[in-house]
Amino acid sequence: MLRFLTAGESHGKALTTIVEGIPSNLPIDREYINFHLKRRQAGYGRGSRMKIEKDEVEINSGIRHGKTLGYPIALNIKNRDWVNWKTLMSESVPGENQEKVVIPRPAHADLAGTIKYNFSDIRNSIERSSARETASRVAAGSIARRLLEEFGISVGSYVESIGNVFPHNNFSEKLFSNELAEDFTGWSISEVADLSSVRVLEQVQEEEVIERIRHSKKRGDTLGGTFIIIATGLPPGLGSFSHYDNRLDAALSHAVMSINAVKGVEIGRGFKYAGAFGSEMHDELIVEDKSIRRKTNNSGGIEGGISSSEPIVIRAAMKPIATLMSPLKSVDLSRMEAIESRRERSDFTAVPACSVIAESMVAWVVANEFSKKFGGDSLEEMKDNFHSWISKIESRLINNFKDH
Ligand code: EPS
Repeated sequence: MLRFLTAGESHGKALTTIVEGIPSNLPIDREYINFHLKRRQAGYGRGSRMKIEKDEVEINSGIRHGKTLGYPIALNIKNRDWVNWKTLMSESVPGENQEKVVIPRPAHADLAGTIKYNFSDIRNSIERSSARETASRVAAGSIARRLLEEFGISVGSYVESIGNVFPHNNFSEKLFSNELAEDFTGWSISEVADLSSVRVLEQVQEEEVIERIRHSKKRGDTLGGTFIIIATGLPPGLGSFSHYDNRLDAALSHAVMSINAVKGVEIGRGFKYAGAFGSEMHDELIVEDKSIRRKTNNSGGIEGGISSSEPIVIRAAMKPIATLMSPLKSVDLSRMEAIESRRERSDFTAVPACSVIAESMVAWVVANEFSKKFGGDSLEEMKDNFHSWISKIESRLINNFKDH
């Protein structure tokens, strides 16, 4: 079993991450983690904070001479902005006139968190609910991703829409109809998406999306969108229907839904599946050279909570960023009076970043399920377990059914 914990406030000193359960002898270096951290920071539509931060990981334990030790891995990512917040974020008792936030932003965690934790300063709520925490998730997820690469499993993503601007060529159709090129991998789609400043796959769409974001900025508004995550190369048999909390689709949905501002997750065709005839959507089984494939992939690579070995396809929806420059109605908690919400530095849209974070969370969940099935203390042991199981799948099936 893998697990990770994160700690850190958005404008505090640093983000701390502890990753546990990664086998020993996995080659990994700082540059690999930093590469993915940089991907998360990119994207047209982010606010000025991203000009201050340059996320780089410090490895404090668990990796030696370029390889994991099999022990807890402790990671640190500094908040460069902290120097500007030292007093406001100090752990010591503040002076008399410490500034407090008293007006919650609608749709943000401001009010809910303040009530829940009984705070007298909304700042306390803002700091931990901030998406800054997702840098930690990408750091942890990139270690999981490195592990999966050793087994030919690849995770990628792209932005499907921002502010309702969709592509003209619907690439997602190809994912569901299983019309992908032989050498297609999850990562190959990320390589294309990373070339775009908003992580879309088409140049025309990129121009339209940027125009939409510009328009939204002018209105003092924000935008959300949808994105798709794809994992390829999975063996069959990850996850289980034995219990509700063993299901792979449930674990993936939980992980993606847990990302700040995500409001919807679909596996495969998701909601569209619900409106169709079964005969139109169910993935028929076909035999090719004595091995079984699905004709289509409408179930998104998961049947009965178990990976089928077809690509895992997940679509997620992110709501528009809660902080608006044209404020909405709110309440001044110090007087219980109606007031306009506060303007605060923020992003205008963060859908491209969200897609990279979701990739990391999906890599994490898949690596966890993989470890549950093929786990070992070292990478070598895990490889032995994996290869021994995978090489016998077909012969076992034939053997089990030969007398019928
Ligand atoms: C965020 C508000 C902005 C974002 C931040 C998330 O930060 P600030 O309030 O400092 O301008 O830039 O995202 C990050 C710092 C990050 O690394 O993604 C929020 O309120 O959630």
